[in-house]
Amino acid sequence: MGSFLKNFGNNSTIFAFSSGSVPSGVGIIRISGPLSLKCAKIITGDEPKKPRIVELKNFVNPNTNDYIDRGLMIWFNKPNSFTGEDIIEFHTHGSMAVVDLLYEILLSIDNVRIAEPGEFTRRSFENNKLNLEQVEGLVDVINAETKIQLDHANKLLLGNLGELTENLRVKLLALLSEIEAAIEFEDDGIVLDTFKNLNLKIDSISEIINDILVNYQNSQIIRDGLIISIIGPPNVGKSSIINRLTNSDVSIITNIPGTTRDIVEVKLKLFGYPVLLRDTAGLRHAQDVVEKIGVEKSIESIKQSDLIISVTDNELDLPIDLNTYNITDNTSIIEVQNKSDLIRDFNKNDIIYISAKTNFGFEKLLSHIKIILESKFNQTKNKMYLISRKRHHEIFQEISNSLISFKKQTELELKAEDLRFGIQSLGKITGRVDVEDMLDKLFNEFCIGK
Ligand SMILES: Nc1nc2c(ncn2[C@@H]2O[C@H](COP(=O)(O)OP(=O)(O)OP(=O)(O)O)[C@@H](O)[C@H]2O)c(=O)[nH]1
Ligand SMILES: [Mg+2]
Repeated sequence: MGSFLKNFGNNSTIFAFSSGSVPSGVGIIRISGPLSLKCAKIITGDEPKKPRIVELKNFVNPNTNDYIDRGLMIWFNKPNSFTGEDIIEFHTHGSMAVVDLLYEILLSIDNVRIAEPGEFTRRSFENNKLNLEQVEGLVDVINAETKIQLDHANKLLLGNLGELTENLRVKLLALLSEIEAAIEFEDDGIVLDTFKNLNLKIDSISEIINDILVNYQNSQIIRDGLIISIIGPPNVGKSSIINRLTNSDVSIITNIPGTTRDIVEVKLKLFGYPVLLRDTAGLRHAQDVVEKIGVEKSIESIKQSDLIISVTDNELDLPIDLNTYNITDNTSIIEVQNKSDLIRDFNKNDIIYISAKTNFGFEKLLSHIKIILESKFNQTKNKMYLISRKRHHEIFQEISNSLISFKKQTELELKAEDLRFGIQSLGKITGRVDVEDMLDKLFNEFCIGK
């Protein structure tokens, strides 16, 4: 935990505007640390009388005696606060001038400074108020844009994953003590029996872990959004389609083939599901350097997609052959023919005829998209335990590897060693072992004030 404590062992009092942007009806300034009560006294003239009681106060500049604002003050006493330290909250009017003046006063106090992004939560972690997977859940709750994302994040925050890992830890520890006992009393007859028994028990644990690993991709879709790429040759109307679907001019449209050079990505809620909709550069052997890079990015996007909308138009017979792009079995494909306002025959099966110009066929296209979204998101619906972070995936993969190796070992000592590796890996989920490297990255995902 070296670098972590070095950065956060300091004793300063921190503050931040925790309620988003100004102007707003109400703004909350949160102060945490040993000098919180002193800050309250300097600004309101009094220390709070009791914790967790709302008091109406005048906020006054102590240097000039100028009245700044009237609002509420709450004290959350340590250790019963979010950070585990004394916290003072000022609920002021969300006015830029009020906030600026209060910031100025707070900054003039020795050992009081503005919080770094995520620093309140870091202190909470440091003081054992939250474990690492709950911190991750909190990041996801704050960033959630759809109900499905919020539900998923709340599971993490409420400690579902912690519960699972604790469960697994107890099981692995029980096995370990069984092995240690067997080592102590090793004789051939017992060992044979023990081996069979141990492998059976490990199989039931592996089953749970494999289920989690298999569902990783689906739950990633919940957290980051399902990627839909609109792909096809140049000039078939891909940008026109994304503009129709998003109801805005996100992508430039011209009649010059090769107009779109870079991926245009729009984050949106489609039928309540989080989606990343991408317009891509037309696929062709480009001569131009910039267009060439754009085509490479399109190919990359095809590989990352959960759903591909493959577009042709009235002049092209066949859609792009996606077999050449190594897409996974999990990727769904919808083939559409655009510019249907220019044709009379609608004779191809398995293709949806649309016109980005007249809106023809979009209802059908959307209903196809909806069915695919529902099936992809429903795969995760009844799963109790889902992991969507790469970090969690790597840890469970590590445990799975230890268990596979466990089964192959023919000596009890080596089996015990594999179990110890597995147990150690589990500890990384809640963040009490070996995680310094990822802490900075994680806390930076927070905004200032959290
Ligand atoms: N008649 C007709 N024209 C369309 C339709 N959709 C797009 N167009 C026209 O087709 C041309 C190309 O449209 P874009 O949306 O820029 O095509 P694109 O596939 O994004 O092209 P690139 O970015 O160059 O690959 C423009 O002149 C559009 O106005 C349609 O449904 N009907
Ligand atoms: Mg385009």
